[in-house]
Amino acid sequence: MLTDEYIKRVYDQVVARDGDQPEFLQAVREVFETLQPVVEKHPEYEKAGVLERIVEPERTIKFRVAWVDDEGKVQVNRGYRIQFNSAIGPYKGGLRFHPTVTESVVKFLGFEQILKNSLTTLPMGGGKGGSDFNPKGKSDAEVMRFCQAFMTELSRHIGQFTDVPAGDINVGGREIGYLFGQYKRIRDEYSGVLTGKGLEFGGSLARTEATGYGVCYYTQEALRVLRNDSFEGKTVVISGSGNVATYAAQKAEQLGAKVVTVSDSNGYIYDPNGINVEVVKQIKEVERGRLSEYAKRCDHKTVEYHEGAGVWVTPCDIAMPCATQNEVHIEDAKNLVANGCKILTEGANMPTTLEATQYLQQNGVAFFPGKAANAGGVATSGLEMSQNSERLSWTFEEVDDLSLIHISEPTRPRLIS
Ligand code: NDP
Ligand code: 2IT
Repeated sequence: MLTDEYIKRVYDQVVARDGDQPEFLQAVREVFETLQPVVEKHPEYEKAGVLERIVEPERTIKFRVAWVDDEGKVQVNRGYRIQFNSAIGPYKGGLRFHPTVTESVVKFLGFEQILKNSLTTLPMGGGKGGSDFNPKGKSDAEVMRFCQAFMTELSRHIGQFTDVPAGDINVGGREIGYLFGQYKRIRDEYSGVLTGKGLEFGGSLARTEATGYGVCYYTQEALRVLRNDSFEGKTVVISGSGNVATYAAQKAEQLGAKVVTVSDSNGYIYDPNGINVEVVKQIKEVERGRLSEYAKRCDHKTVEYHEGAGVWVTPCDIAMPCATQNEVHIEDAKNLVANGCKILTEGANMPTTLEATQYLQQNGVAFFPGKAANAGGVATSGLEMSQNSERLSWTFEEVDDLSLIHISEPTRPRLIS
């Protein structure tokens, strides 16, 4: 419930302006609900129009991306970059390529990115971008031509001191490589304009693992501080099988937990003996295949594949949604609580609906929001920018240790009294 007059007024203004952007409204509402005590304590924020400013992007860029497919036919997609806030540093945030990308999706992601980035304590503003391009089923050459066309327009808006994009859903090392090559060609400049680059051309060790590892570092710290507990012996349910899910599963297993599920948009794997992360990596990262292959590749006899279903019916101690927004609904929250879940850590951005979040919190589940819990990725991107600026490469251990400090110190879970 929004009770504060100032917050209500600004929220109504957002609804009037952006009423057709449901994901953005959801993200703003979630933040505003938690900000009420802050605004009441600081009347100067209203005078300075802080909330009005934080919900309005500094710049919204929307552009045509025309490219040629393998049949020689011209395809047209829509590209976005929302440069939301540069108060504390250059705009920073990922690019997402997925058919569900709209202005509302990019805007909610950019809005959350402002807060997440500031939590890392590194000097990074907030932004996000992407396209409704669907890379599934496209050849490498088609993905390359799309990325080059996308960057041809984007290049005029970004730069190492202006705006530094990175990966997100369906944008990984391959895409960042194509995008970087095109930027370099157009601008004749070799700079840290993108993060998540290949190690051979300025990428940072540990960036690939960073978001998933960070999700577990955060959860581990929460277990220690709040419950004097650890991952040891816990059953963990994870959704997704991409970059975040894979490395969250790997770290949770290293810390002594048993991860029993992973999923993709077609269905999920239940493996009561513990997911074999190397098999998932081979199928999803190397072959860009489907998880339905898992049972054939893994020698565990008890593996189940559930087509067209979600993971949240699975009993667990800890749930980690790592796929996409609004993937944990109220029915899922009820199933999780009924089946003994005690912790939910958001690896994805806004994976839990508002109603589901409230239900979890009212039923004794410790809820760790993505803006803090998945900040390890962008924190390590910040460290990649530092390495690029000083033209040096740090070791895996140096980056891993530093990112741990940046995500666990300022965002350390605290008991709110
Ligand atoms: P990937 O593209 O590597 O993996 C995404 C995974 O989620 C895939 O298994 C994909 O299945 C599944 N998925 C994606 N969209 C949907 C959908 N609409 N419905 C069902 N399943 C879906 O992306 P990441 O792992 O990088 O990102 C996952 C989440 O984490 C996103 O919310 C992203 O914003 C967030 N995040 C990412 C960071 C990063 O550094 N990469 C940093 C912080 C947050 P399929 O293969 O079938 O498409
Ligand atoms: O949501 C996110 O934090 C990301 N996709 C990573 C952003 C980045 O700039 O590394």
